[in-house]
Amino acid sequence: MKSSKTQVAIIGAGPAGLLLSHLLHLAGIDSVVIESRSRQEIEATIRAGVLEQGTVDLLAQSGVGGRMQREGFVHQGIYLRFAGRSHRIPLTELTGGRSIMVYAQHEVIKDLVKARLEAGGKILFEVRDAALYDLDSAAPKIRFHHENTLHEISCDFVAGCDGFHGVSRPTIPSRMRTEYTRLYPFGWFGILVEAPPSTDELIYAHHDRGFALVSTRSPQIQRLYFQCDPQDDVKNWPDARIWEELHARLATTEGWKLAEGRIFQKGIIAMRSFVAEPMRYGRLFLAGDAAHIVPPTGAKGLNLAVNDVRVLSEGISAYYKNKSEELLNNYSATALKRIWRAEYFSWWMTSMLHRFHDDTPFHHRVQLAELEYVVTSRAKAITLAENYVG
Ligand code: RFL
Ligand code: PHB
Repeated sequence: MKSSKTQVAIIGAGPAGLLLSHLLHLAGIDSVVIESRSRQEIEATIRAGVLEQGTVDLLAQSGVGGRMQREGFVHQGIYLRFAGRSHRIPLTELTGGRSIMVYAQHEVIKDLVKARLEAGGKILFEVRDAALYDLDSAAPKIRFHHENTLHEISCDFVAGCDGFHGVSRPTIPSRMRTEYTRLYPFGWFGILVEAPPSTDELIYAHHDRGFALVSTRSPQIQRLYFQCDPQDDVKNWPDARIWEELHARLATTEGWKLAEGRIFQKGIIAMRSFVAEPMRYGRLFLAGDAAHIVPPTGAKGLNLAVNDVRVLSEGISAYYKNKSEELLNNYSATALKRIWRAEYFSWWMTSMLHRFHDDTPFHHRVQLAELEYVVTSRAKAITLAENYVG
């Protein structure tokens, strides 16, 4: 067995783990990141696309925002589309100048991996069988296999940044955590398309046949989603059927046209809301999807992960700087305030925009009334805007 030491052992090289390692490095704190997948895989996984202003600011201030600022797209509004018409929500005007950035999560990952490796940071890819020990002592440890060798790392803290299916959260004894879950009876079918943009800003569409979303990645590549059965199979969706569904759900009476192109990626995502409390057990701190999940309708998951590690890195820095554990003791409560707000917002957007299998005609009309309210009341539009930009 190969033994080593670090200050913070980080499980998972997603946005949470990589950014935490970067922020700790800027504070002069040593960490090791272990990741079960390969570098190629984490840099190619298609997920989020929308960064809040606060996320953009943190990436820029911490020196990893250069490419994002050159290649990302600032959006100052979104469209809500229902009953055949589009209504713009002017996010920037309603929030006193805040905006969002459309920049893909895997590009953020590439930027963070590059920054860590250039600074001599340690990321071990393709590790197996990660396990956490002695979390309730002052000397926790992690063990894992890497390149056919068993490794043990002793550390002061373990950061569980290993996503919803990771090992960190289940390591916490079940009597020490409370979990809140809501599973939605639908999923999202997501595609990537080689096509010019059909819209200057994202379109969130409510339709009899279900929700649809038009997003973008670049002037040549578009990202589209539509509500589907979470048990469905992508094989049931040849390209022609996908286009027919998208055209139907996005149709307007205003002459708008959806640009088609070659579909080069298809996938189905389940939708859930989930929170585990508290986000700490002894010397283990959970961050990002390891502790909470939101349905993607509010575009909050990645942004929450970023906020968690911002708070956590400040707590760990204060511990080493002045031996103060106050911020660490408050970590879970501080992070959870923001998390529950985003849980509420994501649930609200999801409920307002999707068709539910047990919908009655009454429920459908109430949804339309709510959408009409959002696009005609400044107060209601501000509620959406300030939650959306974060
Ligand atoms: P991640 O990204 O899941 O990373 C966890 C990492 O841990 C690794 N891992 C392990 N490593 C070692 N040992 C183990 N036992 C391990 N188990 C797991 C995994 O391989 C992985 O690399 O979690 P993190 O860092 O907390 O980041 C969370 C975000 O990825 C997630 O919240 C967002 O992608 C959610 N999301 C969106 N968020 C936004 O803010 N804006 C959006 O527009 C947005 N759109 C989306 C989304 C998520 C989506 N999907 C696919 C769920 C759109 C989609 C389609
Ligand atoms: C995306 O571009 O992938 C995206 C945009 C907005 C969302 C979710 C995903 O709400």
